[in-house]
Amino acid sequence: MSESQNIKSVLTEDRVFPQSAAFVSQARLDADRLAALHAAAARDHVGFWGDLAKKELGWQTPFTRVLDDSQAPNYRWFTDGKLNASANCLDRHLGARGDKLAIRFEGEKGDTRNYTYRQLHAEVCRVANALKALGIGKGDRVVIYMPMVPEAVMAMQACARIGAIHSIVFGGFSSTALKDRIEDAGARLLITADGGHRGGQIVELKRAADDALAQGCKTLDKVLVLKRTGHDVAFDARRDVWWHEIVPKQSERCDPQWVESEHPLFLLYTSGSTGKPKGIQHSTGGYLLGAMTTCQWVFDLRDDDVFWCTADVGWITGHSYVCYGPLACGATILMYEGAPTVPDAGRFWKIAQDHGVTIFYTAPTAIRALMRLGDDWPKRYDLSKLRLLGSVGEPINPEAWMWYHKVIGKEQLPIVDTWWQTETGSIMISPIPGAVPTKPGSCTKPLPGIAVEVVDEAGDVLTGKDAGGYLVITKPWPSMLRTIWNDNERYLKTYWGQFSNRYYVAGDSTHRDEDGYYWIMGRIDDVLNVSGHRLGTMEIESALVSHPAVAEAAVVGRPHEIKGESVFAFVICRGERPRGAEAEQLAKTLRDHVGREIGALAKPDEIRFADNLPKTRSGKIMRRLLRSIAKGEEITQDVSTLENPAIVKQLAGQD
Ligand code: 6R9
Repeated sequence: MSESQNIKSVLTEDRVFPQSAAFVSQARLDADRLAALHAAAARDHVGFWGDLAKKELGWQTPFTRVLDDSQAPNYRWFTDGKLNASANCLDRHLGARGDKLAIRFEGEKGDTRNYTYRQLHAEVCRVANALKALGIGKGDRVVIYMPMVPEAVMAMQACARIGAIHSIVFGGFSSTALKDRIEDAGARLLITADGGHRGGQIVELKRAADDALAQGCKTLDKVLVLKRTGHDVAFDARRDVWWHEIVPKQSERCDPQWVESEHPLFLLYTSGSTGKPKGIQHSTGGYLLGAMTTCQWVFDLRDDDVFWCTADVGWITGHSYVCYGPLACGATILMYEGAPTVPDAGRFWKIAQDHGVTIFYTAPTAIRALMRLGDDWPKRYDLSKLRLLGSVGEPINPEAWMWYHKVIGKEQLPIVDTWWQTETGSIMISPIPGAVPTKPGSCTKPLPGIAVEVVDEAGDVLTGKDAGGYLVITKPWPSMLRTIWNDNERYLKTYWGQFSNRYYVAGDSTHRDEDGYYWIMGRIDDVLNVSGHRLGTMEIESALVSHPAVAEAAVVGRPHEIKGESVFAFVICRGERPRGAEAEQLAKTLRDHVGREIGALAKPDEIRFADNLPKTRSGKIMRRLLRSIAKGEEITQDVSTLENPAIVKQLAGQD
């Protein structure tokens, strides 16, 4: 499926699916209640959020001030209130839900573990006390580099409990990426594991951590290591501490450290248009409110739900919809460590059946991959407990939406296609399952209290029935990022600079149809979306250029049937352009090199060597042309303005 085909199929999509009467009759929000929320937010945006924050969150010191915009666009919410995120996720459930399961866990090999809220609370307290014993306190940064096991959630909650700021690095990132993030965050502690399980292999987390530390990370004093796989790893007794040696002996009581609402809960690094990943900084109160309210509105989350969000905790989706939102709501979450197709293509559906999953939230890339494996796999399992399906991470093409609807949802279940970002903290645009009819490929309408507009190049708001342009958010919202760690200038420039601080610019282009439904078209900056993971083209380019054989590189995305986009690199070598077997060998070397610099997810699918890149006379690389070439399109663009028009043929692989 090419990008233009997808846009066309989306824009000509006119099927509308009303919500099922069965769902509507029990929904937390029906159309009337949703309309009332929208009306309340429209009447008094700030008051709307203030009321929700009072009602939904447990405060140790209630706030009196809802929004402080005195330093806009560095907005601050609920500033004089104090609370603790972990107390909101755990302690407040101990009375009514102490014996209810908080976490159901299954490993790839079939090992399972369950934790009630009371047990999880006790474990989190022990880990929190262990962190204190290791000298960690309020405001210290802790990097977490772990597999998808319950201890990852415990580590997050333990940091929150003592006011330490966690920053998770996805286990698929390389040692160099880990080192960069540890250094940027100035972390004092790293929490990792000997390894993780995925696809029948061991993910060598400890080895990567050791490599990272060998490269620098001078602020780091200690490494807390969970034994997960049990395979042999190096252990430096002066620096490394085994989880099982320090955690179990701690007290299961640890009073939460009350923090100001604006106290940073976590940093999460994400890719932008320049080479260096940015540390997105989230607050405690505002973030938690967004994660909670969206769980209630979008997922209709209730006490008896088993909520499975398949995202790794290394991504924002895993923060908001594995760790913080569902636990703050007192739900049961399911965690799975492993690949979706081990031992066979039915694994996801078997897990859903065995654990009685009621809400399933995944990414279009997974839906497309599972769709390709055939309808027989899901049909073998009893999925009758499922009542809601969700999608996140990239635009879902109508074909994949229809398959999800028919084969998994049996044409009965609502699908929520949720648009949001690391920076927004929680879902911004999504259907409300009991209230908003869906259209395949559209994330439908903004949630209550979220002010979305489409603007043109000049920043003028488009009001037409059929509007296409930049997606912007015009009013602050509680779960918005606060800044970029150590770089507020970059925060201001990246998100607010384009239209003189008037709007938050999301970096996506969108189309709004005559019903006010949004259709996300994709990024307008140099950010790729590979299998729902954000990657900066510049990041991959600098990884390539850091190899001694490479003089220059340009990376573009090419539409990919399963991954959405794949990485395509044009590489100019120092010296002669390699050909034949030599080119193949170098391509392999460079792919491995990118794997080491960033992580396997950033490895180019294709590398094409050339003598030069297409450049304008002012020296700019013509990326649009490279994108067409990567897609194999016939070049109809005017190349006469290029400094080197003859290069086009070679780049297209015809020479
Ligand atoms: C939550 C998350 C954010 C970017 C975002 C957009 C794309 C996410 C989407 C979607 C279309 C959806 N995106 N959800 N595009 N429809 N439902 O994925 O955060 O990793 O920061 O990525 O992902 O392009 O700008 P993050």
